[in-house]
Amino acid sequence: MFINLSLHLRALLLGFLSMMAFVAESRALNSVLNLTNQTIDTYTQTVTNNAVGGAFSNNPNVWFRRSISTDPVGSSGSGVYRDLYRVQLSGQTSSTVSEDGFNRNTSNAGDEFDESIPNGFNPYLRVSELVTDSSGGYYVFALDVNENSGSSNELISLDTVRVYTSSSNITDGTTINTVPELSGLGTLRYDMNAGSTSDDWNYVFLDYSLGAGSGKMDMYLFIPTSYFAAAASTDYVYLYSAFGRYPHLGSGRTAGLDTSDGGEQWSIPANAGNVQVLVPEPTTAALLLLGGTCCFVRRKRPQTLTSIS
Ligand SMILES: [Ca+2]
Ligand SMILES: [Ca+2]
Ligand SMILES: [Ca+2]
Ligand SMILES: [Ca+2]
Repeated sequence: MFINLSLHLRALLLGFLSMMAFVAESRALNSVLNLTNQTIDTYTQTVTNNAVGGAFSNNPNVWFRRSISTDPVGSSGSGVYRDLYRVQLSGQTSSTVSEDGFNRNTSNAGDEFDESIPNGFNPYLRVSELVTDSSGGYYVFALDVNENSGSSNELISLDTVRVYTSSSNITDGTTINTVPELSGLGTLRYDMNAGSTSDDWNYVFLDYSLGAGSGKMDMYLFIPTSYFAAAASTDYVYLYSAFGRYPHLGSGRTAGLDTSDGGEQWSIPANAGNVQVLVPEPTTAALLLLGGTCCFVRRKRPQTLTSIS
């Protein structure tokens, strides 16, 4: 009886390890954090559908969350948010379908970036101007997307985010025209796709219609303040982002995740004290720290997050 039980446990353990190996294998393909209410794209190998928020397994300390009712509401210029820049695809060929850019005051003619600085925006951001969430442990960045509605057009993929700090203002003479040249932005503090190649990127799916309405943001990004500990308070902060690439990776992807309509814009909450990062319950966090298996990342976290909203 005891031996049978032991064998049974061993079989269970082997089964568990096999499952872990399978999940680890599948995770090498696209990982998607789907913050919409729609079940999207069965093509994707590893997908967290219909989550309020979550983190990617390559960096479980950085959180992405869609809007919840307690988030501050304020239209541009209201003083609730400080707007950094807007990125909008315009006039590009199908070979460069992703819109991307970063906060700087001037674009170079002919570069591959798509940002703009509308009136009232302020692209100059220093570390001392970052604001923390209600816990004090994260700097908060807010994203407002603008898409057409209907036929899944309201969907959009956030393809990557990188945050750099630099003691110099790159808009003063530094030429950055291509993605590889982004290294000229200074010290990389965060990269949503660190170490990944083009086919195993992480993606966040967003739904414009969930955050529709004046001054409502669509997503908040929470980056630990410790990531900036080595930066000077006077250093400039650059946030690079890209959108809309996902549906062009191949057949089977949801076309509506492409970009449309107005620009996607990043802002800093003027006072993020009432912006809450949603973190897993202590028991779940302990499991994550001990095990680090993507099963817990993929399943436990969204359930916990959803229950908080
Ligand atoms: Ca571009
Ligand atoms: Ca929006
Ligand atoms: Ca879209
Ligand atoms: Ca758009």
